[in-house]
Amino acid sequence: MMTAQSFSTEIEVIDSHTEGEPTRIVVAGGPNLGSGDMLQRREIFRTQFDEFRSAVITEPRGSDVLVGGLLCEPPDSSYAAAIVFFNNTGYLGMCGHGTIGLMVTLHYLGRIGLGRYRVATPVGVVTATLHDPARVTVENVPAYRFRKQIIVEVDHYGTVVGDVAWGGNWFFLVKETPERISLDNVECLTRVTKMIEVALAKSGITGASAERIDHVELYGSGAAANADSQNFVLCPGGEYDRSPCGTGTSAKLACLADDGLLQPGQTWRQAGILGSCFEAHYERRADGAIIPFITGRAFISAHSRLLLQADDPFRFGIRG
Ligand code: PYC
Repeated sequence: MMTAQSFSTEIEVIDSHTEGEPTRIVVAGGPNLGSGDMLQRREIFRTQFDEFRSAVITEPRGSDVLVGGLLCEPPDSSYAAAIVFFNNTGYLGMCGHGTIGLMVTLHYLGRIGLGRYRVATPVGVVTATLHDPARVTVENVPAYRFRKQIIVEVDHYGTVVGDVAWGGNWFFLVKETPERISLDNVECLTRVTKMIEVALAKSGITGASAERIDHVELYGSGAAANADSQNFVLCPGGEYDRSPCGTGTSAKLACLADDGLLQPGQTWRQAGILGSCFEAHYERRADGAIIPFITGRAFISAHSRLLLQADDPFRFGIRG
């Protein structure tokens, strides 16, 4: 059955997690976003179907940690998929862990075999290689550092220095942090990164086209086995990434490349807050941007139908 908003009241979803971070891919029952470019489709999603986003992702059917992905009609037959990622607060540009989850989901459904595929996203085309049913490399959109060593005064905290970089979303990456990057310290890490995010907005520090910087990444050498670094990434909506964050690792690679600390093709092992790792490297483009390659694993955790009953006061989720 369709609602007045033109999406089904029965929504088929597949849940997976990528190195611990969950993804929920909508495979049937979602709204039709039309055949415009992916940015136009994301805008149609945002302006006309936001209740679908909250129904799928927020409580009581979802949770703040989940990242959703709405499969759309691919622009042409050269693409395996077209996707708009969303979460508890809105819409993402790209999502690295989500793209890994997407490929594993498409394979689980029997829609793709092992191999290399193009995926359309609102911020550009990414290429993803499914090496085995769980392991994927994402060749992301070009990443670059926009501003280096920016000083931010954070109310009730102090001075923080970090880089602004694009990896498919906007990031503020902080290297020198006194905070312990460890799973038993996530409350403190969440509080501090939220304060930094607010301070960035208040100070007018933005992305290259005045976008809000909505991801904050703290990183250190980290205790995780075999990792070059361990991070903590605050996502828009106030939750932290359980994986090392694909777009965050891409932004990080751009900073390392700019600083001459990582050469093209050299492997960087980025651990997330759980200690799980992405393996990453980059290729350098002529214009100075880099193409990040991020490899990680995803596992299917559920294949279910979400039901939106007409008399359920929370059929569209708990909307803030
Ligand atoms: O893996 O790019 C990522 C991501 C963004 C937000 C959560 N995960």
